Amino acid sequence: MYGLAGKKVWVCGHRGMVGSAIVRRLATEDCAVLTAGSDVLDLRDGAAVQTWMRANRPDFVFMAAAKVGGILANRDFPADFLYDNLMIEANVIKGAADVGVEKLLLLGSSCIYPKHATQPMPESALLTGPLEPTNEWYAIAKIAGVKLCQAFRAQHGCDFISAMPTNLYGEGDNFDLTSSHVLPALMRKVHEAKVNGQPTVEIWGTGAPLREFLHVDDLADACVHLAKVYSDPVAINVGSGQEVSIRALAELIADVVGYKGTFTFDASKPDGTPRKLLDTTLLASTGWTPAVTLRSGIAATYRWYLDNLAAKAVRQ
Ligand code: GFB
Repeated sequence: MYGLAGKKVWVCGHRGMVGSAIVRRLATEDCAVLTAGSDVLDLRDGAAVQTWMRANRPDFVFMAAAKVGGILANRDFPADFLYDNLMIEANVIKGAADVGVEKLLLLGSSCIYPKHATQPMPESALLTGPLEPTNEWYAIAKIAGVKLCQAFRAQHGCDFISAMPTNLYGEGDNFDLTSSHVLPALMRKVHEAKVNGQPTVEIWGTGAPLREFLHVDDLADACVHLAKVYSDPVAINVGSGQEVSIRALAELIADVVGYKGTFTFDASKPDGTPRKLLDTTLLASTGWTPAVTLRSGIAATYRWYLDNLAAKAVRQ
């Protein structure tokens, strides 16, 4: 058991959807939360990261900072997805080792597994086959992050762990249609179609791919749980078991939003990997299970979208 009480905990990437959810979750832990926005610290700058870490000396680091995006952003910006993520991981992990951080949790993604891995995908599927081409740059960076944690554990005895979440969504998500993931993109498209009286909404690809979705508050809770109980080189899966086709996801969102129109499918856009369901046997064995259903999580996210972004987005 690792105790967070009385510790200085750096949430690296605290302005992102995942980092901000971890900050919210840490409010019920007796720890001091450290943050450093990109305006004060460029995580791609190794010297700056070293200086910041020496000045602030965190005990624990949640590594939630990353360059992230949906299927088209991954395809169109391979250099950014590979370079930025490699640099961020290398600088923070090396800096953490140098200043004697007690424990670090790196967040990755289920896209680290091979495109045609057996489903559900166990942790042992890592590096057993070719990656899905649309996200191989991000996946390679995240695999390198996992390997950095394992290498620093093996060579220097650092208690650095990794968690691989499935597709995430929730409050604070990115609703920009060119760079977002599917769930916020479809929520915005369906909402705007309802407001504007449009009879159809366009879905990229065939609608057939299967995806598993986890609400970000569940992920944050799992991260705090793993910080306390997990200490192993194996990058542990964090999933919900809530798997739907993209078509079924669109229908569920339409139901929550109250949209009565139809969907068309743009086959010129990529489907990506056909299925990405995580095997969460290892996580369950640590005593953690998710609490947010897909419908209630989508409803909560839609309320957040209406309160924060909807009016602005429709004007753009
Ligand atoms: O969420 P998404 O962009 O990422 O797309 P991945 C999931 C599926 O939804 C794909 C389809 O089959 C998309 O073609 N889709 C349908 C849409 N309509 C839309 C839309 O309007 N916007 C988007 N974005 N998708 C990402 C990786 O893969 O998953 C990342 O690229 C990361 O590296 C992330 O691993 C979790 O699930 O395909």
